[in-house]
Amino acid sequence: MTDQISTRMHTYPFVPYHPERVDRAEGLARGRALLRKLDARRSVRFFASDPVPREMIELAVAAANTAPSGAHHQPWKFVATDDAGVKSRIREAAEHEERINYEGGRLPEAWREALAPLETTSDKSYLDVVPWLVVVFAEKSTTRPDGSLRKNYYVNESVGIACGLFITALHEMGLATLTHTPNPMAFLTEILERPGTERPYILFPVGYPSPDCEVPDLRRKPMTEALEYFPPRP
Ligand code: IYR
Repeated sequence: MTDQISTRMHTYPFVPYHPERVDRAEGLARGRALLRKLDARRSVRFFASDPVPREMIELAVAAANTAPSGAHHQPWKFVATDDAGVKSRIREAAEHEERINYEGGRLPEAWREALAPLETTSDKSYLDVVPWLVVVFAEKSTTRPDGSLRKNYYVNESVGIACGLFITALHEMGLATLTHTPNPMAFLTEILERPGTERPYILFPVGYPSPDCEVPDLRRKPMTEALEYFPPRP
């Protein structure tokens, strides 16, 4: 039986896993230090045009590429561009869609109200100011070398986790980004010439914040609301 399975399926050999054992005091100190760093991250809508080395993009994508994924299918594709022509086509298309949202009344009233404090508008000029745009695509299925399709599982969860690691790596390198989801995003498939098996997921402008960059003075949800114990603890 075992033989039969191993001839039918590709299986991974299992290898020992012994990550560094961190003592509790050191673990707490590291956890606190990481939280201080992560808490300093903000989404940015005002970018400098200062160049960002391509290796930083590659490091952030390599970090994202370590994400856990359903059946280890790794259903993400990161498409990076620093081409001025491509960036301005993306800006034009994103602004066209957002004008319909904001000025054409496509955003439902409740959504418009939720966004009002952020003062977002259809102006997406950051899209051609930033040195890089990185568009993440989710692969609903992946084309095998023989041309057949392999279905992917937990695609949203997997790609979402990869994006979280990507954002974290950018922040660690001193870069800023914005989790941008122009709506609808189909224009990204067309401009970036992606296959029909992929769906645009998030558009990340990546660069340094402009010297006059401002962000809304948001508060994070208190831990008493973010975390509950069951059964409850005092
Ligand atoms: N996609 C629109 C609207 C928008 C939606 C959310 I949710 C935001 O947090 C911010 C904006 C836009 O980009 O303007």
